[in-house]
Amino acid sequence: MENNNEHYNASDIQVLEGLEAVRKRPGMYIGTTDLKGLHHLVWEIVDNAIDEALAGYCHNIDVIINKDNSITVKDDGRGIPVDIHPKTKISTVETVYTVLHAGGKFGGGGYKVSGGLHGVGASVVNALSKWVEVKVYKEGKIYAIRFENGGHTVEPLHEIGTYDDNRSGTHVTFKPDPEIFDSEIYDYDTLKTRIRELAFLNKGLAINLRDDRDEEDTTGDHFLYEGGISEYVKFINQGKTPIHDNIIHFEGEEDNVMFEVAMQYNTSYNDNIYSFVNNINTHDGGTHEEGVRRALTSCINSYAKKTGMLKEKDDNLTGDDVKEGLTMIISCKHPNPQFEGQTKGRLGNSEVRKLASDVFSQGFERFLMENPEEAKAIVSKAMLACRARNAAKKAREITRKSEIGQTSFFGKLADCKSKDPSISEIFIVEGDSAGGSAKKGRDSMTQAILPLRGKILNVEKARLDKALSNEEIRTIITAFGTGIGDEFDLSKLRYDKIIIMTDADVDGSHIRVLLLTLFYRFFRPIVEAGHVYAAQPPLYRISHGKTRKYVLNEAERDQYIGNLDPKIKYEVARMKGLGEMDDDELYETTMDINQRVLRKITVNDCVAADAIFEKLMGDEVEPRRDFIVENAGYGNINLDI
Ligand code: 28F
Repeated sequence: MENNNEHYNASDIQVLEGLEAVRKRPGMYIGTTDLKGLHHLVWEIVDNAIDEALAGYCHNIDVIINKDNSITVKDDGRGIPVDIHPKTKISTVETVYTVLHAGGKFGGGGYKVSGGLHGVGASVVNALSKWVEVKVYKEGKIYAIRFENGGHTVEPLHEIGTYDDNRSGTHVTFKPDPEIFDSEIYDYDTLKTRIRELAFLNKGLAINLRDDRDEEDTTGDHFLYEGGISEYVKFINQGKTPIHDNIIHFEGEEDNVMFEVAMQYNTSYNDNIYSFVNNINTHDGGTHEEGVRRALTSCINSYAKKTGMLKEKDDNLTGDDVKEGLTMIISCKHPNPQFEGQTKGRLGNSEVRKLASDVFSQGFERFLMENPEEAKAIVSKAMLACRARNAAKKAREITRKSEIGQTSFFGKLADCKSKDPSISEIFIVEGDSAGGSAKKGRDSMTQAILPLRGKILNVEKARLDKALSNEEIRTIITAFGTGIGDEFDLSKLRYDKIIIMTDADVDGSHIRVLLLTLFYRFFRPIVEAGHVYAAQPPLYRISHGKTRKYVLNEAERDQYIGNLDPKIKYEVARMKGLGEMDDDELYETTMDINQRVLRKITVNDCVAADAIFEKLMGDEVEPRRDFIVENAGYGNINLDI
């Protein structure tokens, strides 16, 4: 559209108002304007290319982080149409990039994949970018159009060249607007993790990522999985021991809804079940997942009863029993998905429950009948899990009966006076000496101290009943107040903050990993709700005159010394451990809410976290050694996972 100032036609004004609205309240369209929002822009553009792949026309997508932190996405699809759009009187390309929600390419029929916020479309990326360039390769001609400052067309669509082969496609480069985003530095691993996942979820689609900011590594990563979600299961299970060789895979379609599932059991006790709708990770599950879980439980129970592995009088195995050690990917493609819940993370379409259940049951019943060896291994594992669950219930009853009222019960825990969880915090401290100083230095109204004697049990390899047999773990469970396993209730958590306070050496890191393994395995909702922190004890003490300055790391040390008057004589001491500080030093530097620095522990990618725990605590020694060697360089194992 020509934009000479004399006349804006109605649609020009509507376009500018639309994009202006996005710039005013970006959070409404992309969730946040922090790093997550910055990366969301990439997913909006990549999703459009994936739509073209789902329509069957695109087979390769390239994503490039350019030197200036602009992003280029290329596909080899048909190329966005360059004709004049009947309604907007401007080219379709310009419409897709300037009219909100114009990107809905397929009225009926095809799937519109969409990012976490359900495909707000390319126009939002344009509104939030400093500049955007779109190049369309179509029928031997190359067209280009350029937008600036939040979506204003500065160069209308025009031909910039020709080519003589039958290539076609769309290339988009955009530079997020620094005025909108807190940070403009793209994170390679964030892009890599999601691009790999998209390749798993769209079998046969090649998606390549390259970082041109880094002169050295120009190869980048190439993802192409002909096996789709079966290869995703294999990827998650790497480093684990499967209990049956093949990866089980079923798929079915009904009324234009596509459903597929891939699974493989391993010998561990935790499950990795991820479900997707139109490539969106449905973190809160939904009807697709419910259909599968229900069918899995009933198939295993009926097989166990039919073969006599379970007696008629035995209780049925539960959903928890049959999911132990299960790695499973569920993927559903739906033309009209209904997402529910606070974060739109749950699929609501009721018809999918039956489709998922039927497709799974038919396939799995047949698998069990045709593979008696694997069937026996799978059912036996579920029966062992059931036995452990019952043992744990008994163990819990015993602990509850025997320990209530006993002073020794809270013996080690120096609880805080306040009973208000919202202001209470518990420090889990390594060793009795640091525990002693922490008890003396603390603010006893709001700060509880739980000293840990040495190492706690490594629960990566333990079932709940074994974990409950460890006294330290029982004390932690009771101190938290939430219960554990199927009795777990986050609303009963007795503290707002659970602060792991261990030394910054390898020993302290090992204790931290053991605690995180325990929290990740048996208290994951506590971690996901953001209640778990790691205390940051000072690494250096700089003394001059009466002043004692504590700093967290070399950078702060050098900065502080750099700012000192050169005439001042000072001394730098490397803090060896928590036990070396007296109680008020420990309090002031590491516990006082006005001075301390806490690091929140977030499980921002369960797969990676699981791989870390598996590497560190699994039974394969090699991965653990590599991981510790890789990370030992940072002194303590940095588990900001
Ligand atoms: C790097 C990002 O955006 N690729 C795209 C197409 C192809 C068509 C299309 C897109 C608007 C409403 C139709 C071409 N020929 N990669 C991309 N590739 N959009 S976006 O159409 C959008 C129009 O209806 C396309 C025939 N049909 C569709």
